[in-house]
Amino acid sequence: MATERSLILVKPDGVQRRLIGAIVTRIENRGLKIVGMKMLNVTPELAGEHYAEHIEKPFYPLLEEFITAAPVVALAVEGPEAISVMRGMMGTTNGRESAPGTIRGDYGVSRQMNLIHGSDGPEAAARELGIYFKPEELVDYEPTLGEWVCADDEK
Ligand code: D4T
Repeated sequence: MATERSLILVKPDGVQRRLIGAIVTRIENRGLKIVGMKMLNVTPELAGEHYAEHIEKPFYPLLEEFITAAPVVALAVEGPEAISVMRGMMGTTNGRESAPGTIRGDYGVSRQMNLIHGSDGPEAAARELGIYFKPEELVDYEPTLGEWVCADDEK
């Protein structure tokens, strides 16, 4: 069991649809710890760095247009196996196919406008946290309720 950090974005559709609070509430309610949080505009350069693996794909121009069209909220989220826990909460890429109970399955019907990004593995998480946050923007603190979220051998 490992304590992990994941880079989460509330994408422009989530900001414009006033779902920041709903999404952050789900993360907090799950027992995960927010250790970084800010709103920013994604530039085309930043989009290219983040989505480097998709830059040659046919859907990339539309993806870039979308992700740069309105602000995003970037979050650094920490907890036991936080990367896969967040991926499970998000649902599958296409909102039309995402299970009810997931963020995408409860709030969306789109593949592009799928509300939330979450790192898909430890390497991606480290890379993406480095893209969106300076080290000093990530905070370390003991959550008062931490000892009631999971056992010591799960941390
Ligand atoms: P992200 O990376 O945003 O958390 O989404 P996923 O991990 O679930 O999905 P992905 O990497 O396969 O795709 C990245 C991003 O591109 C959008 N997209 C994807 C799109 O606009 N058109 C497409 O055809 C595909 C496959 C959605 C998410």
